This record gives sequence, C-alpha cells and structure tokens, in this order.
Amino acid sequence: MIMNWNILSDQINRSKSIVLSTHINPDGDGLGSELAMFYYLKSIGKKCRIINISNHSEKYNFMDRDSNIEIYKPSDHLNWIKNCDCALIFDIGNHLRLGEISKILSKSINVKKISIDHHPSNSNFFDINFLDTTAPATGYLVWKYFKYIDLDLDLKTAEPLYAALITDTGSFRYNSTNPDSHLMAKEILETGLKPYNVFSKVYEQRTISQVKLMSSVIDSLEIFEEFASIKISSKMMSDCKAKLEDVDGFTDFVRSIKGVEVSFMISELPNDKFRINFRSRGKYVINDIAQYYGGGGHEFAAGATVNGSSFNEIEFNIIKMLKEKKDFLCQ
Ligand SMILES: [Mn+2]
Repeated sequence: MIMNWNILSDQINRSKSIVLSTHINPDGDGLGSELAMFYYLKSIGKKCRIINISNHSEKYNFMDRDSNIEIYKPSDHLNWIKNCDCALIFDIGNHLRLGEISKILSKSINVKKISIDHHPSNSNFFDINFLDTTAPATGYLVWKYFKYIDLDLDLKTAEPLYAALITDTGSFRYNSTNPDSHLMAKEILETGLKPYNVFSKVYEQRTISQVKLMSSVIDSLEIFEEFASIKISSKMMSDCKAKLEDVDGFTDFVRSIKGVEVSFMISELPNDKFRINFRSRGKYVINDIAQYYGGGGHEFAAGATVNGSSFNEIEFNIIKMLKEKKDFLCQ
C-alpha cells in the first residue's frame, strides 16, 4: 500500500514537542514501534515523551534501555500532552484503547493526532491515519517510514523494531509475514542485532506462576468440534499468584491442538467483567464476534471485554455463533 510519508515527515519537522503512545496493556509491537520512533525523534533533536496509559510486561524492559517509557499520571502529563504539537499513536485499533489519554487528545484541538496502525479501523478520531491492514506489524510501517527518510538504522533503533516484527508475525509464522518482512529482518540483522537475544527476552521468560496457571487452564479446556475454549477465573489467578500478562500466549497454544480451527479464552476480570481472546487458523473470521462484544482486532486474532455475564453464557453464545459460521460454510 502506498503511504504519503511526506505528510508525516512534514508534520514531524513542523513539531517541536511530540507525544508518543500505544494501546492499553502494550504488546511488543506497540512498544517496539513507539520506542524506535522515539529514538529517531531524539536523534534529530525533538522534544518527545512516550506516555502509555498502562504498564507493560517486564519482559519488554530490555528495549527501553534508558527507561524512557512513562505511565500516564495527570499531575505529570496532562499539561504536557495538551501543549504538544503532535501525538503519534501506534498500533491502536480503537482510540478508546488510549484510555484517559484519548479524552485529553480529543479536547486538545491544537495537537495534531496521527495514527500509525495495521488494525482495521474506521474511526475519525485522528487527523491523519497511516493505516495499512496488510502490514504484518505497526513496527513494519515505522520501518517503511525510516526507509522513506533514508534513515541509517542503528542497533538501538533496530532492536525494538525486531521485537515488534517477531511478536506480530509469530516469529515469521503467520501468513501476514510478507516478503518485505524478511527484508526488514535482513536490514535489522545488518545492524549487528542477534536474533536470539531478542527472542529469548520476549519468549523465554516464563515464570513459575505462569506455568502453574497454564496447568490449571489446560484442565479447563473444552473442545466443541473445531472450536476450543479455556477459562481463567480470578481464583485460578490468585491460587497461582499470576498476573494478567501471564495469560499471554495461552489462546495460541490451544489453537495449536490438532483439529482446532478457533480457540478462545475467557478470563474473569475484577468488577464483574470478562476478557475474551480469540485465535483462528484462518478458516473462520472471528473479529466480527469480538465486535459483537464491543471489541475488535484482526480477522484471525481479536479480543473483547464483556460486562456482567458468566463463563457459561459467554461460551454458549460464542459456540453458537461459531457453529452458525460452520453451517454457513457447509451449505
Ligand atoms: Mn500490532
């Protein structure tokens, strides 16, 4: 997809202070994209800050080498954000995933709001959208921009870009991995980056809590023909002393079962809420089901948060919707 990157470079050149952010519970792609852009903006002398609405998993700390990522606090950040020239928001999907920061931005008409993203979205919250749903990662779009401006990648900037690329392509497994993903990897490796240094930090940091939680989650597994569900109650979380981030990767794991086309995980959250995560191998689109629950995401990887329901009710309804999809395909 052709992007008018000159609009972004004009806007960056015109801006003195820039705020960078990504979605709540940031992942490797959101963090990697904002950090790579931050290192570049600093290198050209821009005043900029990364302000996220929520904390990220400790495993990503390696790429935030000088602890540049800040977590939003009104007393520290409200005025600074309001007085920025430009906001660069990465991997957001829906602007509401910026939480409080989206409220500040919507009231700050002087701040140019720019989205760089690869999630399907039709929001008019942003002034400018650099949106390519065929991009394997938002970090890939950041890399494309760096190529447009002829930036010589250094190791420090390449590292978060690599983390973004491997997390969103499942380490080059998913079909979203295009030929250019490997070109991006090639250019990253040419900076001297060692792939295993990044891979092991992102994927080989399981905690005992996480492994214990996985064992009780596997006990909750139910298979409905091509569909599989797992459930995590608050009690399971507290029994294993697990944190929210410890559930990362469980839905992918369940999808890997032979014969399973769609997996979903229902996790109990505080205040009578439930989080649902969906993964599909590609036979069934599932982001429409996530949207039905007020969520969203990609065709084959999506999620939603539901208010006041129950494990059984959510599971029953999702299986019903999935079976309707199956019946439709069988017609
Ligand atoms: Mn992404």
